[in-house]
Amino acid sequence: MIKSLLAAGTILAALAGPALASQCPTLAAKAEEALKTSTLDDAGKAKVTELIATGMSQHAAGNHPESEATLGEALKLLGM
Ligand SMILES: [Cu+2]
Repeated sequence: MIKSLLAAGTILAALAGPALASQCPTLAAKAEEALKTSTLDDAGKAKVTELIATGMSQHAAGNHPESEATLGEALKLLGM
């Protein structure tokens, strides 16, 4: 009984994880794409690159709300 509850919990977590996490790579890809055609100066581009890297490591650590906020900041710098 306990084992099957644990298994159900694990399956739920596995299903919920990717659904919640899916936004970050999309945002990062969007920022990277925008960076290619950006008119920001080198310092601005470096800042955006740094924000993307920070966002993706927050995403990899499972910290998705923080990651989305960081990537959102990168997109804002890009004027999106
Ligand atoms: Cu994420």
